[in-house]
Amino acid sequence: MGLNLTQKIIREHLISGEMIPGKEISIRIDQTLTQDSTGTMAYLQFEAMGIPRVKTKKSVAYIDHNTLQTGFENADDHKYIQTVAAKYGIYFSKPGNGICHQVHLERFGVPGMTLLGSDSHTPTGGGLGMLAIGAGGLDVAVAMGGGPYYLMMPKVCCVNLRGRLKPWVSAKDIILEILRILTVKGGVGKVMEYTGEGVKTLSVPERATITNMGAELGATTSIFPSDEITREFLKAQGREEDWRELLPDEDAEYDEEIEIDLSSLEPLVAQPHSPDNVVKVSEIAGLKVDQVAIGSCTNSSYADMMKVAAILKGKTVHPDVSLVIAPGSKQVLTMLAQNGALADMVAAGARILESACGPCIGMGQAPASNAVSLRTFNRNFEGRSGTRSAKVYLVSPEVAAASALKGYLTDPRELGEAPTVEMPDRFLVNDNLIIAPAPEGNNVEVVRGPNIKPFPVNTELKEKVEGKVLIKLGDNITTDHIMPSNAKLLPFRSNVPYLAEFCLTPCDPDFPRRAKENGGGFILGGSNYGQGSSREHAALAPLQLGIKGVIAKSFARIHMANLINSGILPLVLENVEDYEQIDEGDELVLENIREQIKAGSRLTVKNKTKGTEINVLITLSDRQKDIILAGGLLNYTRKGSL
Ligand code: MIC
Ligand code: SF4
Repeated sequence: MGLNLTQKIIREHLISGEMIPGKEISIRIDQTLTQDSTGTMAYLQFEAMGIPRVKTKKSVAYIDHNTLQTGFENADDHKYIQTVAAKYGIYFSKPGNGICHQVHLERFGVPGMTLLGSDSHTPTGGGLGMLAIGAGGLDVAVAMGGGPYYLMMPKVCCVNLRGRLKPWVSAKDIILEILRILTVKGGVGKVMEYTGEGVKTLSVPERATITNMGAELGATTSIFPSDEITREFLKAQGREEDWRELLPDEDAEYDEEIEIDLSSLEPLVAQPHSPDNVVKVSEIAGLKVDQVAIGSCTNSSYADMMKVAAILKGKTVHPDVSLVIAPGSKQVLTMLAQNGALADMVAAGARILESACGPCIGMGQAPASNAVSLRTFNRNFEGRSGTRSAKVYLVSPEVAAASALKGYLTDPRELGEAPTVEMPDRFLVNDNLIIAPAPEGNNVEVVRGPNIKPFPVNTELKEKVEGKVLIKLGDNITTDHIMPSNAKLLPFRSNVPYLAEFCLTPCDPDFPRRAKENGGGFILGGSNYGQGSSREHAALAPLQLGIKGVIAKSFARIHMANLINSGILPLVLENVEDYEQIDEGDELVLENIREQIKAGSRLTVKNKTKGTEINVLITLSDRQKDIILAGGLLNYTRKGSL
C-alpha cells in the first residue's frame, strides 16, 4: 500500500508507537518555534528541566505578540527571552522582524522536517511541506530538550483541489469553504493533506494561508506537497538547498477525502463569532463597515499586501472606515517600501502598523462599540478584538481592501479587473533582526524582570477528588473564553497568579472568586471544549484556582494535552445526555480514582447533590495516565521519565 505524505514524514520521524489512527505515537522534532506570549512560560519550563543546550536542529524564539509596551512587563519578557535564547542555543527574532509563522516560512522552514511550535497556527509551515504542529509550551520545551513529541496518530484526510481559482477569489476563500463544510470540529484527530491538480495553481504563501487556518478546523495539522513551486519559493528566499521533493505515493491511501472545485468558489466571509459561520460575500454585501484590518499570520504575505496596495492605489479609504494594515514581516514591509506599494497604501489613508500580531490578538485597534470590523485574520471569537460588542467578519485581503474603499462589505468582483501580482524571483533577504545564539551559553546571564512569577505546579493525584461544579458552559468554548488575551492581560503571561483573576470571566465575571472560595472544583463544558489557541495559560490559570477536573462532551486537541500536562483531569461524558443532569453548584466526588485510572478508562462520578452516578471516560495512553497520576508533565519528567 502506498503512503501519503503525512505518513511518510511521520514514518521518517517515528520514535515509538504504531501508525494506526487513534493510537499514541511519538515523533522526533527537528525544529521548534515559540512566540513571546507563550514563550516566557515555555522557557521557564525548559530552564526547570536543567538541560544546558537545545537538542533540536533549529529552535527560534520570536517576539511578535506582546509588542505594545505600555509598561515594563513586555519589554522585561523580551529581555528574558533574548537572554534565555542566547544561553541555550536558540535563534532570537527581534520585535519588528515579523509574525513568527510568516518569518518561519520565509527564513527557516524546511520541507519534510517536523516543526513543533507553541502557537496553534504553527501548521502554517505545512505550506512548505513541513509536518508543523501547534502544542503547549511545555511540550515544546520537552522537544527543545530532545524529548519526543507524543500525539495520537491522526487520520489523514485528502483534500483534492480541482481546477483553478477565478479572479478575485483567493486562498482564504478555499479554507473558508472547507470550514463551511467541515465546521470548527471537522478536523479533530486529522491531518488535512492537499492534493490534486489545483495544488499547482497555488503559491507557497497561498498554501500557507490554507494550512494556517486549518487550525480553525481543529486539525492536528495541514500539509501541501513540496514541489517545483516550493523550490521556486525557497530559491527566491536564497534557500534552494533546503528544498527536497515530497509527494504522496501514486497509490497513497487516505482515511477520508473531500473535493473542492476551485473554479466554483466565490469570495466568502465568516460571520461573527465563529470561523465556520461562512456565507458568500454576495449574500450579505452592503453591510456597513467601521473598521478594516489587514494582516495576521493568515494573510500578510508579500503577494497579499501587493494585491491590497494595487486595489488602494490612487483611491481614498471611505470616510467612515478606519483601515489598518500590518505587513507580516520585515521582509514584506521592506519590499513594499522599496517598490512604492507602501506609499500607495499610506496615500489612500491606511494606518500602517508594525509587523506583528497586533489587532489579531487584541493588542491595539479595538473597534468602537457595536462596530463591524472586517479582518483578514483567522479567528473572530467574541471579545477577542478587545471590544465585547464588536462584530468581527473574516475575509480575504481582496474583500477587505475593496470594502475599505466602499465603506460596506463589498464583493470585489464589482471592481472590474483583478490586480495580478507576480511572485518575485528574489525576495529581499536581510536577517539582521535574527540574533544567533551565543556559541558558549555558560557565560550568558539570564535577565528576569519582576513580572516573572512562579507558575503553579500540581501535586500527585489524590485517591479521592471532590468539589463543586463551579460553572456550566455550552459548546465550542474557546481558550479566549478560558484565558482571555488582550492588551491589558497579555503582558502578564509570565504571571499566572494575576491572570487567574480573569479566568473564564467572559463567561462569568464571578468565576475566579467562586473557584477560590470553594477551594477549587470542576468545570463542566460542552463539545469541543478549549478550541483555539495553544496557550497553556488556559490550563495553568484553572490550576492556580484549584480546578481538579474538566468534564465535557469533547475536548479540542491542544487544550486537552495542556490539561493533562497540568495534571487536570480531562473527563469526557460517556453519555452526552448526562450533561443535562449536572448543574452548577452540584457536589461531585470521584473515589479510588488512582486505582480506577490504572484499571481502565471509565470512571464513576458521584453527584452528591443529586444522589446520582454518571460515567466519564479518561481515554489516555499509559504515558498520559502516568503524567496525570504524577500531577502533570513537570512532576513526571522530574521523576526522570522524559
Ligand atoms: C492566538 O492566535 O490565539 C495566539 C495568541 O496566537 C495563540 C497563542 C497565545 O495565546 O499566546 C495561539 O494561537 O496559540
Ligand atoms: Fe498572531 Fe493572530 Fe497569528 Fe495568533 S493568529 S499568531 S495572534 S497573527
